[in-house]
Amino acid sequence: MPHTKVRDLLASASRIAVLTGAGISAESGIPTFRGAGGLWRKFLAEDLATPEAFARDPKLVWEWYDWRRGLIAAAQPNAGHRALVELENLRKEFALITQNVDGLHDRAGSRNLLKLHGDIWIQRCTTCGAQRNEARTPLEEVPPRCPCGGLERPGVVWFGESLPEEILARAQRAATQAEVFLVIGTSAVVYPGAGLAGVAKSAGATVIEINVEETPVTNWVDYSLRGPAAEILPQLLS
Ligand code: BJW
Ligand code: ZN
Repeated sequence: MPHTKVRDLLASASRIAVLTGAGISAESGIPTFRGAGGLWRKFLAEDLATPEAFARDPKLVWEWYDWRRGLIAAAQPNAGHRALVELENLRKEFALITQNVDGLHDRAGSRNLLKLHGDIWIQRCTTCGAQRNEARTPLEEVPPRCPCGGLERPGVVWFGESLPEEILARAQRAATQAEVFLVIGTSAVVYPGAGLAGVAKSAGATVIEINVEETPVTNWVDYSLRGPAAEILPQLLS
């Protein structure tokens, strides 16, 4: 049987933490940031997901987000998202740490969810700080404006910006306390998220990676399972 040992580990652990990245939503049709399909027009994520890019050209950055929001709105959670809900339902202690802003874990039904990089459906005013949820896509106006007249920005975390402090602290705690730590569909290059698997390992967790490719963590994790998350995760729970 494939992955038997990992299946046993998941079945017997009472504290599980999971870190997900863009790869878990790939099979829902949402492009990842890096690798094949990671380009939008001629731009890399690193060119767009920064406060500097937004200051220079808010319209361009919003066009990228508006395009992504359209794809996400049309997408559905996949078998990988659903398997993580099933895993949460079996466990006393379970934390799902995600770098994704797409909301597909929420839509699948995950409850103890820690969003490290914010939420693409939230807009925040750069003038008065007001936050609101905006589910419409495409946006009526790009870039969108707050009722106060200020320019709104996406409620996400860009390069050089701090992650939400309390959420990061909870993620670090979950990584430290986990018996089993799953790293799924992330290139593991963006910090501090990428460091959480190492935090878990140092604290004694068994670390399991699921990815279609090798990453910087592959050579030191306890198990690295190669393949699409939407195929492998359901197999681990069956
Ligand atoms: C599949 C699959 C399938 C495909 N099944 N798998 C320490 C060292 C070096 C640098 C730093 C450091 N600490 C901080 C930094 C700076 C920076 C950083 O990490 N830079 C590195 C890139 C060098 N970090 C930050 O700036 C962070 N802030 C911070 O640390 O504040 C304090 C500070 C500031 C300045 C200096 C020092 C400290 C903030 C990071 C914010 C990242 N934001 C983004 C955009 C979010 C909003 C949006 O979505 O638009 O977050 S960038 C983008 O990358 C997004 C993602 O969440 C993030 C990670 O990407 P992810 O999820 O891993 O996706 P991919 O595409 O990279 O990989 C997909 C993977 O899936 C691949 O491996 C595929 O093989 C796999 N895959 N299909 C399974 N079907
Ligand atoms: Zn405002």
